[in-house]
Amino acid sequence: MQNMIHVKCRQEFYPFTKIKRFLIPDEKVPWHVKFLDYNPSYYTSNNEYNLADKNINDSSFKPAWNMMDGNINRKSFMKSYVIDDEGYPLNPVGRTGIKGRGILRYWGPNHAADPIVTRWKRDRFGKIMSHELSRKCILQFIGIERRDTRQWAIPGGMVDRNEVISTTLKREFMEEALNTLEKNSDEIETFKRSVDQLFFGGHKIYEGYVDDPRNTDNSWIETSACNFHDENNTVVGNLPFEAGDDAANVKWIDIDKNLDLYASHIQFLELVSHKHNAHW
Ligand code: RP5
Repeated sequence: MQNMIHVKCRQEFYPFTKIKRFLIPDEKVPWHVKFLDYNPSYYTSNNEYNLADKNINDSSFKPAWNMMDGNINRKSFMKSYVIDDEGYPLNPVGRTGIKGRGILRYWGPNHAADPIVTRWKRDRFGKIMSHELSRKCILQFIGIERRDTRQWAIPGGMVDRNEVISTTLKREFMEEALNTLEKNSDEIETFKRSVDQLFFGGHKIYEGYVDDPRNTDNSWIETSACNFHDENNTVVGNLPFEAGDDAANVKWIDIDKNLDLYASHIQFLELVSHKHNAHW
């Protein structure tokens, strides 16, 4: 955590706006490094205004930081985060070049969940394929192309109020990779049985900060990423994948260190490939 640096949330413009982020040299990202000239713009969108937190200086907004706040989880997976003199929570990794809540829903951590569904890559005879250079077996994961940025990603999503992470993992996978929002109740029931079976033996891969382009100095995404591996392709092989909700496309993607993915999703895949001693 000490040496963690974020990059994707320091790109020139804040996503979907023309607001420029303040340029920060790598060594000045951590808050403890003095940066007297630091003067970022403030941006808090009105999106989801009835679900999002109020402004920090609204006298009726009295959040319980670093703990469960009613049905909102304001606890970080990392250490406790600091609240600055003006009452703003500070991004635990450091400066991002923009103040405010951005387009995120909550000040402080915004919790997400990422289901990493994997299988071995096989040839048409069903034999597991190895990479010609590493000689290690190739893992594949179900990836979606995000509608907003057109980047490939793990089909994750935000944890709803009162929702347990295991529910978010299944819900997001079903909505984005199986298009269940457009299916009838019988079809959903059939998918649910397979997904329950597949998600029964999951392994937690990562819990913590995500270097997401939407992060700001005061609002950021944290995730629980879990791996659901189908060793024999018996469950996933029968699922009719179809993009839905925020996803424009869905497909099996060979896991490899050169993939260009959304946010810091590549880091979660690295952990998965090492766990299975697969090609990386
Ligand atoms: C990511 O944002 C998380 O890792 C998760 O995949 C995703 C959740 O945001 P939405 O897909 O709901 O926009 O960085």
